[in-house]
Amino acid sequence: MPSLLETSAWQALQVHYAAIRDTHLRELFANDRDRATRFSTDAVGLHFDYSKHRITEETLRLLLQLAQECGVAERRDAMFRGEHINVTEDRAVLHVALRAPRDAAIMVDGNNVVPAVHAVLDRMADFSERIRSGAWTGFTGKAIRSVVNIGIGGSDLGPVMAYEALRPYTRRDMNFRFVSNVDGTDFAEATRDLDPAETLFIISSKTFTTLETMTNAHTARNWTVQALGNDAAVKNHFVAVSTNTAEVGKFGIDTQNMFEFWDWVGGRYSMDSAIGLSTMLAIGPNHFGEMLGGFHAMDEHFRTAPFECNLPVLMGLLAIWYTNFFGAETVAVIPYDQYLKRFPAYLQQLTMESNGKHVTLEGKRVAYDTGQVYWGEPGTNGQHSFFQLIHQGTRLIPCDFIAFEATHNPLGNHHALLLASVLAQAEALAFGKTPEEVRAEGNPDWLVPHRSFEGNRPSTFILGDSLTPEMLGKLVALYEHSVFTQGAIWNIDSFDQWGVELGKALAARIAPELESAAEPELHHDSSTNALIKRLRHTTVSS
Ligand code: G6Q
Repeated sequence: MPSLLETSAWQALQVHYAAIRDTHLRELFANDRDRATRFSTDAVGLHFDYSKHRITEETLRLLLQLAQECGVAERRDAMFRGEHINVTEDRAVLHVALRAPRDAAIMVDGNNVVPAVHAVLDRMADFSERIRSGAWTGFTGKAIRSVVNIGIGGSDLGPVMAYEALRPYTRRDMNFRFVSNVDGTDFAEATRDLDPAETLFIISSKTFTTLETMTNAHTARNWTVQALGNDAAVKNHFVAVSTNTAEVGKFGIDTQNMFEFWDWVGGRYSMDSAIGLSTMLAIGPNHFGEMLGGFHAMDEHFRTAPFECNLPVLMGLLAIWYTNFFGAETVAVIPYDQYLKRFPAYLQQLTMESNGKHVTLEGKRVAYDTGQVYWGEPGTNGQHSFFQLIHQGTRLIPCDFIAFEATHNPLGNHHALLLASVLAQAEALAFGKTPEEVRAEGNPDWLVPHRSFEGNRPSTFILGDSLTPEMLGKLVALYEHSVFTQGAIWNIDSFDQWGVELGKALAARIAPELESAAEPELHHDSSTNALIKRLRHTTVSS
């Protein structure tokens, strides 16, 4: 396969980019009355309008050709076949198996993994029912009313995001908390008002060795045992989600109370594995099943739909267009739904940990940019802060707007105003306001440049009917497969995370130096050495 820069599509895209880089969306819309229809697709219950992008039919044709020349379909099929496409860790990448129906067959190294997936889902459902019904009790016989998930990164961001997104479906008479940071404040604040006799801790860690999680887990165990006065309380108040049975046992959690997942599930792709146990406890097994159904519907769409109407492929190709041709560095994700307030944070890990890579699968330095900075906040709040820069700054920031036809909280005209706002923003970003229009409003000449908006700021409009568990599954899978598409084109390993591993190793080296009673011999750079010396007395004496 030719390298990316040598593909004929890439070379044609460069010529094409030079020709259309200054074309304005005003012109593209004026010249094509059917533009909104031409560049919109409805699939798996989502309306995906990408007409406000700086593309023509020729752009799309060339981007689709690029996907073909880069072997996106072949790579996708290799993923679904369970091949070890995570080359640096020599692992299959099969989060799609986590949401496959019971009768499906997905093979990893010669074994169909679907029965094992459903066996764990069944155990999770049984456990969830026992907690939710009060049949499972704490050490003193009280029912569990509070659930605290302890995990970090992929073992935290999905559960937090899903809990917030699906609040209308959660047990309102129970507390759900999430502790991730090794900063003791996180644990202290999350548990401040909880009764240990009614609290269940889920220790979520793929490896069960992560510094933050294990530190918080030990603190949680002390908190419980001290309050309940007996080591035996751990059995009633702790369960584990992990791939590492040995470490779970060592920690003192009964491995009967461990929910398993597998090395072919990446941390940031694990929210619908047993890592989703807190989600299932909150929304119940049926709604959890509906969420998996949404994921699966998008998986099937990605696997089977022709690329020209394949939502994740289109989304991924647009990301390539802006990153590699326009030089855009960031993407703003703006959900116009308060329940999706943690969705941008979730996407930051999914996208940036996956595609923040500087070498190809063969280990050669890439000759093009990869990854983008994903960021965002819910609308309409963002409009009153960072939108100014998107409208009138000097940088190009493509936006993903996400909105729903119906709200869970119909209050007066709130929802109409919310939808009016997102429509208005997308329109204003695309079309701007010309100096002539500003002058015609009666503004003096000196103010005209300040009040003019160039427009030509691209955005995608993703519209669903309402934010149900199924819809959430579709949205997450849409981004997962868009990330996949980008990674396949860039020819990088979207499924390893050596940068995260580095962080884990570095902290483990400095912690004993900070905590040692005797003056340690330090061999860092002079800045790090000085900072360690300065901070030693605070950590040693406390
Ligand atoms: C995700 C990353 C990383 C990981 C955390 C927690 O893809 O690998 O974010 O999820 O470092 O790891 P453990 O689940 O092993 O504690």
